[in-house]
Amino acid sequence: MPFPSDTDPDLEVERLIADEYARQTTGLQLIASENFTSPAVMRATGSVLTNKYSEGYPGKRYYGGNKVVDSIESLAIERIKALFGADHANVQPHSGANANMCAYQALIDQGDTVLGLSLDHGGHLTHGSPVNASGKLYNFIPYKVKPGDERIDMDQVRDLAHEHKPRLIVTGTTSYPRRIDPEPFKVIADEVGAYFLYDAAHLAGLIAGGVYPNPVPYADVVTFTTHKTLRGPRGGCILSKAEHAAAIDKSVFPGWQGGPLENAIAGKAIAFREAQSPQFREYAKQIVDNASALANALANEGFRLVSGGTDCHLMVVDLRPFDADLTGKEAQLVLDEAGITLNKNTVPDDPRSPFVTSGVRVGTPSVTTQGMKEPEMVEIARFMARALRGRADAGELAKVRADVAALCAKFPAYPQGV
Ligand code: DSN
Repeated sequence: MPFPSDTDPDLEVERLIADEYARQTTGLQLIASENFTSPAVMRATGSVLTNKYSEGYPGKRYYGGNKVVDSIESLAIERIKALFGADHANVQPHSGANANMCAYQALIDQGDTVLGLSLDHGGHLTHGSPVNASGKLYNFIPYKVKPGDERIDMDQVRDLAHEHKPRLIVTGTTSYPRRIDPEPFKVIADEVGAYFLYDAAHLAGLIAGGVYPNPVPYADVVTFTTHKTLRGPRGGCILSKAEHAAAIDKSVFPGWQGGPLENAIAGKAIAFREAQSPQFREYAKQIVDNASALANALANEGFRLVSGGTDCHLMVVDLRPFDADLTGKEAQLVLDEAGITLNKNTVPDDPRSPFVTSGVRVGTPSVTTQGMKEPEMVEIARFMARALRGRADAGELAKVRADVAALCAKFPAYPQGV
């Protein structure tokens, strides 16, 4: 049977994809968890691999026809193990949230006590938020950043660990701008006999690029997403010590997922190879250098940086010293109008709700992929300050938008097209 010719009347979806391409490439993409993946990765994710069912693992599938898929998945596994120095890898998680739930199920039982970084202090929904399954299935005890320097309070982590005797300690963040050293977490976990899980979703690319500490030697399990700083396709991954390999695999399939997305796994295999290159190490270093330059430039414009700056790819900007009336919600909307995409974000102990917030989160992975460097970070800070100061003036917002588009035209994300 031929495919119907009217699946996309008037090319409705095609046109919307073109609109999204235009949005991504004519504006500044500053969402810290996003990136531009390579055309090679996109070819893999859009390939015939999307047609194949392959429940199970290489050499142990439930359906036939998986010889090629086995080779692809094995390649992804070997590449990521080599990149991080891991004993074991499972490349099937559909997302970082899935990867975390699979890891919990592999390591602990329902109702067990877990320490995790509080969401409003930089953690993740799956680190025990009461609205997430992690917070419903497990007894999460949150730890926080210190009020003064806004860094993770390791004394509190140790005190809570000794008080609550968790079976698992989780670290890793979505909006924490400072370096996390895995070793002190491992020491505390050992003191109380807990497992240690490191969620490297935001940091995987920086770790692969050698500019951020690698948690693999310390953690029982490391989870991450493949589409953030690692610059691969949308998806998740789990690394573990050999002793947890069987439990992790069982937890992913048949525990939490059915058929793996082998098109995404092929994209992961390509991204893992890209991340082994010397160019990727330069890229990772430039992400951090750019974040530092952008943080300094924003401070010069009158914003306050949570914790005073950044050691990684992101910063959390407290808007209150810049303008006490300006919320994160309004800043996100205004900046979108000016062609600058980022997200509202709570600051530690934010008096405003998570839907309003007093801050925004800003990240440099995407603009660094475009080839922007420190001078452009200063320009970006100026654009942001201009748009927010002139937010009541549609003409000024239009001018900033034109300047943003001109900058992006000098640094095309996809100079050869996609
Ligand atoms: N949505 C991701 C982020 O923006 O950090 C976390 O899941």
